Amino acid sequence: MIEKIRLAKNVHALNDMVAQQNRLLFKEAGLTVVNMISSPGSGKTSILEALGRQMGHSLMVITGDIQTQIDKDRLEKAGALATQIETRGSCHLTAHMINAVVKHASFSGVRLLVIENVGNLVCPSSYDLGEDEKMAVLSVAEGDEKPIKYPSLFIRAAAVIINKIDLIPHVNFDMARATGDIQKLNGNAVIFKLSCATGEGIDALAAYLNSLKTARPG
Ligand SMILES: Nc1nc2c(ncn2[C@@H]2O[C@H](COP(=O)(O)OP(=O)(O)OP(=O)(O)O)[C@@H](O)[C@H]2O)c(=O)[nH]1
Ligand SMILES: [Mg+2]
Repeated sequence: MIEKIRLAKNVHALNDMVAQQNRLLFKEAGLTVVNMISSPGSGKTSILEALGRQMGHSLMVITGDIQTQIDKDRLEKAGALATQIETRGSCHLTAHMINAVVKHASFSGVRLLVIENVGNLVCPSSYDLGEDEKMAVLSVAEGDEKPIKYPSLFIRAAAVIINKIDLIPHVNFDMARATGDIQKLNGNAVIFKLSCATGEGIDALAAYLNSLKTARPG
């Protein structure tokens, strides 16, 4: 039992060391970096497609999935730069996986790098990848109680997107409960209400992401 705890600590210490290397590399490249985390299917790629249509190659996405290049192909079709990481079983991305992609990458013309993590509401939130901030996505079809049931991501996220608001008439989602719980968990979280189906809220999100760039020191 004692050995198990030590191993977990060492794995995280190693991850954090590489995350710091990534952070330095991102800073030198002048990039804003967001680690986007959610359950499978909440709409991460759809949101990034909408941003890609506005930003073109100034948006780069590193997208993580267990397998397939489906999300990379979607993102490139929308106009963004994209790289796929297939974890082949792992339920989260690690700083090492990101480092292997970014250490030889060219970021010429890129303003924003979004890491679309593997769809999973729990494990990805405990791995630092070197990002400036974590962004959580929750879709209304998942239920309004998810923030309070799976708090680790919502506690750590600087911003929370509530997606698929066009579906509210068809699902039993109490917006006041969800936003109230998010605020109780994390009073600093910025909350966006979005629909990729109608485009509602995309401009506000794009403006926020753009403001991160100007707010960063150095
Ligand atoms: N009605 C509605 N459907 C949406 C919205 N956003 C995404 N979808 C749909 O939800 C499904 C999943 O969307 P994705 O963008 O693939 O979700 P994801 O989070 O990237 O999924 P994984 O990468 O597999 O974790 C797709 O069928 C989308 O068309 C939305 O705002 N409204
Ligand atoms: Mg996706």
